[in-house]
Amino acid sequence: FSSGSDEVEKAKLAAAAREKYGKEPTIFSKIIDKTIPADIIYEDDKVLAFRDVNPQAPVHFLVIPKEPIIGISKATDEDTQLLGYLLNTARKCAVSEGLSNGYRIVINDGKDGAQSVFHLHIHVLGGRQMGWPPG
Ligand code: D5M
Repeated sequence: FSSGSDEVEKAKLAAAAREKYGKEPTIFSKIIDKTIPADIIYEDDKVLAFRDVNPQAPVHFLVIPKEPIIGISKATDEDTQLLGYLLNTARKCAVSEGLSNGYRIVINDGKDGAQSVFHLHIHVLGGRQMGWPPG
């Protein structure tokens, strides 16, 4: 016997997961599970960093969580530590990539942010002078 309120609770959790993770795995899930190749520069149990396939600067890589959060706007307070970890990973990879003159970090979100892959990712761009404002 399962009480009605259990069912309601389950439905709420499922709806929250749909909102945060989407329903379709993205190309980045395939990079994480190694079913498609990528030029990986750092990996651990929580995050993956790999070169962008369409680089917009001499150095352009992405840092993603292994947890398939759709985008920064779908992260929650529970992700505070993970978000810090992503940014710190970006910083360390910038060092290992030799970006000693500085770099640009970008997160595109949703339609207005021109996000094209719906798995949260931090862009790190460097190796040339950046302009401002971005387009
Ligand atoms: O940027 C999504 C970025 O993801 C864009 O710069 C291209 C990059 N991309 C897309 N597919 C791949 C693969 N397979 N490997 C490496 N990089 C990839 P957005 O911020 O969503 O506009």
